[in-house]
Amino acid sequence: MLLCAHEFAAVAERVQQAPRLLVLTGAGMSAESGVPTFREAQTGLWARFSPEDLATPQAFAATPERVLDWYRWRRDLVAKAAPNAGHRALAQWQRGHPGMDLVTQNVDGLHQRAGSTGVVELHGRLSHLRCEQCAQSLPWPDDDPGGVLWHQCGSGSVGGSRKSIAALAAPAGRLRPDIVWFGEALPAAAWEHAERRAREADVVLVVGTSGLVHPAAALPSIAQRAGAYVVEVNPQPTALSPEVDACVSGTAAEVLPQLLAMPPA
Ligand code: BV8
Repeated sequence: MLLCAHEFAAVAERVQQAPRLLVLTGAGMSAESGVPTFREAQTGLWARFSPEDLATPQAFAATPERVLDWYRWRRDLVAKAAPNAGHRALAQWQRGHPGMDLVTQNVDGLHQRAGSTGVVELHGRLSHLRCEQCAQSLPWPDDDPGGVLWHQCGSGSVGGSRKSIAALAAPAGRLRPDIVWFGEALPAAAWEHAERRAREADVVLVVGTSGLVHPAAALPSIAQRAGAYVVEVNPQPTALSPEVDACVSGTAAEVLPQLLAMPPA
């Protein structure tokens, strides 16, 4: 439902007065930074694939180079993107309100680039690769040689092609994006932190998520059952809309600076 001015002011006051504010963000948070959301048609080369088909262990097992190239394409997009006024408003609010927690489903790192700290990344991060053998997480090198990448376990760095490290004695592992794929468990520590903060929150601000992917989509109802007031910011109705306490119809970059009473960016 559209909020009229005094309803918006009342919602804004609840958000601003909350001793413990939990913010949960999804792909819509980065839409105004030029990063396509998950459900938008993939553009160009990727128009014929759906994210759900590429973001799976099965896809990586079957076509590792195609999956790695999809993530390379997304890394290039994100490298050219900048945090928007919504990211900046959350980072600025957090600086003055230590009781604020930020949990994201996004893997683009834009919250951190806006200055947010302690960001809980439920679904991993585009900035890193992870060894299938030793599970070490490594920064994705800028001088990425392309193709399938291997890692000499214990070396702390990305090796390159299988051939290039074949001679080395130590065990080697293939590198995959450090991302949680469909059908994979979320990082235990991240999920436990997010669930605990949801149970403790006074107010939950849900921004830019369709609320379709579990278990992240359950966080607002977990919080509400524990007594939290839940506000959704989204230009469209979502699967969460019927349950939340207030829906603010608008975009992250427009609404968040107003909701957090930030001066215009
Ligand atoms: C797991 C990384 C178990 C990949 C992602 C219970 C019920 C139903 C299904 C399941 C369930 N439990 C598990 C499942 C299966 C599955 C699932 O939920 N499937 C869905 C599709 C039905 N879940 C899983 O597989 C999870 N794993 O549960 O494992 C398990 C347990 C133990 C041991 C082994 C296994 C793992 C899920 C994580 C998958 N990885 N991301 C990558 O990025 O490549 S999910 C990915 O999709 C995103 O991270 C995000 O979470 C999701 C997309 O959702 P949104 O962020 O909401 O984005 P979307 O495009 O959908 O919507 C954008 C919204 O923004 C829209 O509402 C739009 O209106 C709005 N918007 C647009 N512009 C703006 C805006 N809002 C504000 N401002 C704007 N400008």
